[in-house]
Parts: sequence; structure tokens; C-alpha cells
Amino acid sequence: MTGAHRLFASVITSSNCSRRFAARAQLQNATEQLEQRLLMDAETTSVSLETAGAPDLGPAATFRKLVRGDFNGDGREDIAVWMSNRDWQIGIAGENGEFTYTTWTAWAGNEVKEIHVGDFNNDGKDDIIGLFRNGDRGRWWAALSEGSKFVNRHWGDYGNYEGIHSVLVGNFDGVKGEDLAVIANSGVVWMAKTSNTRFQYLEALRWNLSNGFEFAQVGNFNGDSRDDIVAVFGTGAQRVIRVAKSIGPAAGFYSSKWADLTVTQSLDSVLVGDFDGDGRSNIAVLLNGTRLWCGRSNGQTFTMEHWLNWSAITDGFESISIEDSNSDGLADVVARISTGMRYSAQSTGSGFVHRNLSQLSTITDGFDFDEYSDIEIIEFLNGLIPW
Ligand SMILES: [Ca+2]
Ligand SMILES: [Ca+2]
Ligand SMILES: [Ca+2]
Ligand SMILES: [Ca+2]
Repeated sequence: MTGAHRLFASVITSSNCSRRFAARAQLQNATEQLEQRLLMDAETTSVSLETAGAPDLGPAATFRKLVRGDFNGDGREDIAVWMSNRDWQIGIAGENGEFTYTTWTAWAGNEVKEIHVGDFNNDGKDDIIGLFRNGDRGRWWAALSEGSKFVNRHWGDYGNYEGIHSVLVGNFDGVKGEDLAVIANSGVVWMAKTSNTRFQYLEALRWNLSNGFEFAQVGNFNGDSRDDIVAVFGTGAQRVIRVAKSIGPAAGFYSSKWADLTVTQSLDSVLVGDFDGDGRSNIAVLLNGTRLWCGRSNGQTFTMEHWLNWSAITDGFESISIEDSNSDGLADVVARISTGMRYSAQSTGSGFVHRNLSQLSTITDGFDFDEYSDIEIIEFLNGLIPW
């Protein structure tokens, strides 16, 4: 096989609603490695191969939103797809990496944004929240999981539909279910604390977003019972990493500088993970393409240390994320490059070590959606599931 091909390898069971996905690969000039991968897969499962052209639809033409969470609370990550017909199709992950899709609810709103996953009623099953346009205002609807379907509940309002910079999910007040942090364009950070029935807003902080504001993410940087927020401020060579530490349900966030950051060329990524295993979230900062720094938290500041010159990703990456790639309890940085190869900057607790992650592992261990970009999953779903 020569030239560019798109190859799907799939197993489809006899049931209409259960489809087992075994392997998929995108071929840019066939390689021995890929053939070995497929051969190996063919030995362990009955694989049917089909070639397909590149999808001719933009993702939005087929469905609107794809999110992940554990919607039935069994510990395995599931997938949720909001379809163009407004149904929510939920694919529940089975033991062997198969996904069983059923419709759990429908959302009728024409304009919905800020669709996020969290356990908003604190029952151990992930729910989906969305902000529906209601004139100039927004109305939160929560699709609360009952394990095999959602019930939709009005979960409070937000005053300015267009006025949101970003929304983060975490248990910021440390009680009950997960909450939202709504970062308004004005710089006000609202702690939208979940009660059993709706969000209650606390004006928790005011940040100045006007001089550069990026990489806002959730972590628990002091290791207490409440989630916090980290963000990078500034645009030039000298930037500041600030943490908004949650100081409780009534007091909100306290923001302070946790590190200075010197950006001589590019600031490529900021990620949150517990790389030293002490229960406090740290940050990993990728600078100048390959320079991977770790900012270890002592609960009050980050100590920035250069842990790896990650030459394997010199040519860039398609996605970068945090996972525990060797299951040692320490978070690692995992990058996926354009050939489909995955590399890990594995934490030793005091440094990162480059590792090649085998492309085969997730096929034999069970399919993991994190392996693939959203676009690939969308292509996969478009190709496999007749909506
Ligand atoms: Ca699950
Ligand atoms: Ca729930
Ligand atoms: Ca909470
Ligand atoms: Ca905290």
C-alpha cells in the first residue's frame, strides 16, 4: 500500500447499539509498524478492515459537541455526543473498550454554550451542564445522570450570556458537588457553587485580564479540600503565574503570584498535574518548543525547575495532556505527534524522562479515547455510527 490512505479497523457486533472499536489508524504512507499493529490486532480480535475517504463533512454538520465523563459512575470514562438533532447520545464504556450508545436526553435550545462535565449533584455520576441563551441572559440547564438517562434541571441563571471569558469546573468550595468558576470578560471571577438544585454565585475575585491572560486551569495547588485556579498573565518576555487559591465557600479566592516566567521565544503549553506525588498540584510549562519545566508547589509558590529538553517533540505536537502513563502514581506529560506516535515525559518525582509509548498498548489494553484527538473521534464516529 502506498500513498495516503485512511484506514479504519473495526469490529461491529451483531447488536445495533453495541459497537466494538478495536483499532484505527491513519496512514500517511503505509509503514511496517502499522501493518504489525493491525496484524497483532487481527490475532486478538476478529477485525474487519475497510478503507474510507476523508470525511466530507465538517464536524459541526454532524454533531455539535463531544465531551467525556463517567456518566454511569462505574469508574470508566464514557463519551457524550450532542447531535445535530439535539439528542445526547451517550456511549458507555464497557470492560473491553467497547462503547454502547443510547439516547439519554435531548436539549432543544438553539444557542447553548459552556457545555461542561461535572458531578453537580454529588452522586458519583457525571452530569452535563450547559448555558442556554435566554435573551441577553443565560440559563443553566443540568442534565443530571440517573445512570442510564439524564433528567434536565434548571440550575440557575447567568446575567450576561455574551460576557463570559471562560468557565472552569472544580469543587471550589470544597463541599457537595462540583462547582463552576465563571471568569467574566470584566475580570470578575464568580464562584458558582452548586447546591442540590442550582448554582449560587459568590463574587470571589477580580482579576485584570487586559494585559494577557492564558492557560487558566483547575488544580489543587495547596492540597487542601478545595480546588484552585492557575493562570498565566502577560504577553511579553516577562510573565507571571498566579494562583487563585480557594479560601472557602464564603470568602472566595485569594490570588497571588506563584512564579515568574521568562518567555524568550514561545510559551507552548501549561499543564497541571501532581508530578511529585505529594498531593499538591504542580504545573508543567513547555517553553521554546522543547524546554519542559516543572513548577513544584510548596502550597504557596511554584519552584520552577528545568526537567527535560524534550527533543522528541522538536517538530511540534498535535495534542498534549497529563496522564499517568506508567501507572506509578505520578502524573506524566504525554504528547501525541502528527505521525500518531505518543511520547511521554515520565516523571520520576524529581525529573522527566522521555519514553516512547507504544501505539499498540491501547489496542491490547482497551481503547482509550484520550489516545485520539477530538477530530479523530469525530471522524471515527462519522464513519462508524449511523446517526
Ligand atoms: Ca462509565
Ligand atoms: Ca451527578
Ligand atoms: Ca462544591
Ligand atoms: Ca486548594
